[in-house]
Formats: sequence, C-alpha cells, structure tokens
Amino acid sequence: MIELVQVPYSPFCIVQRRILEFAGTKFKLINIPNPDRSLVWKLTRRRYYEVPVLKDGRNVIFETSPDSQVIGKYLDSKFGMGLFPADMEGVQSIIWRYIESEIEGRGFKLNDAYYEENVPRGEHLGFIRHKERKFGRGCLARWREQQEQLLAELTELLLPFEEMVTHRPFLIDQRPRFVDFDLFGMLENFLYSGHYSLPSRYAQLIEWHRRIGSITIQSFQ
Ligand SMILES: N[C@@H](CCC(=O)N[C@@H](CS)C(=O)NCC(=O)O)C(=O)O
Repeated sequence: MIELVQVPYSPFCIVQRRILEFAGTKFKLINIPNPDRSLVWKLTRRRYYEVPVLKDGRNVIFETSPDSQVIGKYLDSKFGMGLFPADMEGVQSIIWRYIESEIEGRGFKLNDAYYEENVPRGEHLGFIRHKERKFGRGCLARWREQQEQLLAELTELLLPFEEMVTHRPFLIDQRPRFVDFDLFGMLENFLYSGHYSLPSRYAQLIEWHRRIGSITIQSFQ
C-alpha cells in the first residue's frame, strides 16, 4: 500500500494527500513530528529531509529541486489522472511557481501565527527554532502582528484565481489539473488553524475550493 510521510499541516503534503484521495486509492498516512526528520532521512538513504515523501512498495519518491513535481508526476502516471498534459506543461509550471511562492509565502505565515494551537506542545521548541533560524528572531509574533497586512496581500494575490474559475470549473481546464491540487494544498495550509476563511468576495473561488476538495477521478472517466 502507498504510504505518505507527512507533517499534517504542511502545504506540500496536503497537495499529495488530496491527489491520493482524488485517485481513490487506499493509502496510509505516516505523520512525523516537524522537527524530527529521521524517518525521512532513513527512507531516502540520507538524501532528503523535507516532507512529503512517498513510499510505494520498494519505491521511495521525493522532490529533486524546489520546482520539481516528482511525486505529483509519479502518482499521475500510476493512476492516469491527466494532471500533467503535455500541451499544458509550460503554463502549469509558471502557475505552480506563483502558487508555491506568492500564495504559500503568505498562507504559511498566517497559519504559523497560531502555531501554539496547531503544533503539539512537545514540538514547540524545535518549531520555533526552525522558523527563527530561517526568518529571524520573533518572526512568529511578527506574523501575528502583520496578520491584517498579510491577509490583504493574500486576497490580492488570489484575484487571478477567482478570475480563472469564473469562466471554467477548474483553474485552466474543464477538469482538474495539477495546479488545482497545488493551490488547494496552499489554501488548506492557510485555513488549517480555523481562524481564517477564503475572502467572501471570491464566490467562484469558494465554490471551486469546495469542488476540488471533494471530487474523485471517477467523475472524469
Ligand atoms: N518543493 C518541495 C517543498 C517541500 C517543503 O518545503 N517541505 C517543507 C515542509 S512544508 C519542509 O520539509 N522543509 C524542510 C524543513 O522543514 O526542514 C515539495 O514540493 O514537496
């Protein structure tokens, strides 16, 4: 059975989890503590420490660069979901870069501002240290103070997606492609704390979010 090694609130893990649900396959989630990557290190034979990592029998799959989509493409070819059609390749890579930098960059800070509620107490030290080493001392409190500004930025950055789904059911097509799952993962991370909702003025995006969060491949076969 496929196993997904994840941190439950990680945006990049949510993308792959949702793709697995969409595929309708049985899979097992293995949650690891954010600060302890020893399982990932072991599974990847000391080549990787990020999440997610996918284990499919003897195959262990993980990303090779910040913009690779190795796991997504592996699952797509295994389950024939049509997430990466050749004629959409360039367009999708431009869109996922925007999603994984601009959208993710605001969403995770807004969610992390509530880390005390989301992250188990025993992991607080590792979590704070990890964030502060990357983003500077006091970054978590700063993100809480910057909440309004970050929310305003996120809302503006989401406008193109509202426009895209006003004219079709999914971002770039009549059926879901990889970028739909990618945006879903970043938004679920933003929404994880339960303190936010999608901007109410984006009625089409709210509908799309409901759709992409519930459909399975069967509806498209
Ligand atoms: N490009 C990678 C990014 C994965 C990633 O950034 N994972 C984060 C968690 S959301 C991570 O494990 N970072 C390394 C660390 O926390 O030490 C992907 O698409 O999977």
